[in-house]
Amino acid sequence: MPALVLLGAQWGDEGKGKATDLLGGSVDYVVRYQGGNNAGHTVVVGDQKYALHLLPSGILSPTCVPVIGNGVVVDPAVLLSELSGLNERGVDTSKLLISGNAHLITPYNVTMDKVSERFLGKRKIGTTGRGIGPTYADKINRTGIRVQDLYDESILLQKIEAALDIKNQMLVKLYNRRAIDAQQIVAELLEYAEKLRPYVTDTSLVLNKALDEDKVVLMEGGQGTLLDVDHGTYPFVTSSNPTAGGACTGSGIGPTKISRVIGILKAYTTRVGAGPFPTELFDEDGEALRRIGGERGVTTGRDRRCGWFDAPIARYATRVNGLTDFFLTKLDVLTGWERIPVCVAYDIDGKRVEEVPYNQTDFHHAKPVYEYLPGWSEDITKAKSFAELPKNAQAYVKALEEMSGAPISAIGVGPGRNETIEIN
Ligand code: 2SA
Ligand code: GDP
Ligand code: MG
Repeated sequence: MPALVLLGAQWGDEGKGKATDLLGGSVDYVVRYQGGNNAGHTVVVGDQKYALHLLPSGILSPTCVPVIGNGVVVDPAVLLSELSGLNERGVDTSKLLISGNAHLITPYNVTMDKVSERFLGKRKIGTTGRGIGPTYADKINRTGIRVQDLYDESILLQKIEAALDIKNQMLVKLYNRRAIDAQQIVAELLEYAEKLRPYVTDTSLVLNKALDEDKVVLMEGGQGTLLDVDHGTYPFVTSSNPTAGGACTGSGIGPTKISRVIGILKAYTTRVGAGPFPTELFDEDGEALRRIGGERGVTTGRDRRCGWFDAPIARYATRVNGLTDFFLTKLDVLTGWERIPVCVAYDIDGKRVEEVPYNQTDFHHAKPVYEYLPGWSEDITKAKSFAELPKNAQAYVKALEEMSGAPISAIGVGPGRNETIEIN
C-alpha cells in the first residue's frame, strides 16, 4: 500500500482527524495537501482531547513523520503556537517537515478576508476569517509569498510590495482603511523565519524517495468534497481542492502512486458557513443532532447546520474522488430515533433527480426525497464488531453502503481512538 488519500465526503467535519490518527500507527508519513488553519480536527486519545488546525493529525502518532505539503497555506504565527501548545502537552513535533513551496498567510490576507466578508454583507460566504481565500487568490495571481521567500530578505520585500500595491489602493479607496506598510510586514515575517527553518525542505522529494523505499504515505484532506473550489457548491466553497486530485498537486506525488482513496462519511450531514444544503433541518431533530453530535466549529466555534444523510452527495463523492471505500462516522449519534430519514434523490422543480445537479440554481432548488429506515435504541458505543450492532443499525449501514457506491470499511461509534468497528 504505497500512497493513500483520506478526505471528507461531505462538507467537512466528518471525523477525518480521528480517522487519520487511527491509521497513523501504520503509516510512515501523514501529509496535509491543501487548506490551512481554517481546518479543525478533534482527536481524542484516552482522556486527552486535541484540536488541530494546521498540523496533520499524524503529529499525534510518535512513529509518523508529519508533513505540510506545497498545497497548504501556512500562517506562521498559528503554526508556531500550535507547535508550542503540543510541546507543552508532551507531544514531540521535531519530525515535522514543511514544503518551502507552501504559501504564507500574511496579516494582510487575514485583513482582506475579514473586510471582504463584511463588504459582501448578506451575500457573504461565511468564511473562517483566517485569510485562506485571499492567500490562494495571491497564489493564483502570482503575487503570493512562499515559505522559501523568508530566507531571501530583499526578494521578500519586493514581493510584499508587489502584493500590497493593488490591495492598499483597495483598502484605502474601497474599504476606507489605512494602507499596510510593507516594511512592517517584512519585519514581522522575518521574526518567524529562523524558528521555521529546521522544518523547511523539498517535501515532494522526501515523499517520493520514501515511496521508492516502500514507505506508506497518507495524504489527509481538510474540509470536504462539497467545499472544493472546482467540485463543490461554488461560490460557497473554500479556495482549494480537498478532492483527491488536490492530493497530487498539493503534495507533489503522482496519481499512479495512489492505491486507496478513503472517503470519510458522517452518518448524517453537517455544514458550516453559507450555501445550499438540501437536507438541512430547522426543527428539534436538527437541534438534537447538533447537541448529541457536538456539532460546533473547531476553529470558529460556530454552530454547524445539521441535516439527514444525503445519498446523492455520497455517490457524488465516490465519483469525483474515485473512492475505494468509506469510513462511516458518528453512527452512535443516531441512536434513539424511531425511524431515520435518508435522502435518496432530489425533487428539483417537480422533477425527481438522482444525482447532485451540476447547475448551481438547480442545487439551490433541490428538495430531499426521503426514505425512512427503522432506528435502534441500544447503546452502540461498546460494539467491537459489525455483528454486535443492533439489526436495524446494521441495516442502516448496509443501506447507506448500497446507495453510496463504495464499500464501508470502518464504522465510528464514538469519538475515542478505540470506538471504531473495522470491517474486513
Ligand atoms: P474559508 O475560511 O475560506 O475556507 O471558508 C470558506 C467555506 O469553507 C468552510 N470551511 C469549513 N467547513 C467546515 N469545517 C471547517 N473547519 C472548521 C471545523 C470550521 C469552523 O472543523 O469546524 O470552525 O468554523 C471549515 N473550514 C472552512 C467555511 O465554513 C466556508 O463555508
Ligand atoms: P474533521 O474536521 O473531519 O477532522 O472533523 P472534526 O474534528 O471537525 O469533527 C468531528 C467530531 O466528531 C470531532 O469532535 C470528533 O471527536 C468526533 N467524532 C469522530 N468520529 C466520531 C464517532 O464515530 N462518534 C462520535 N460520537 N464522535 C466522533
Ligand atoms: Mg473539522
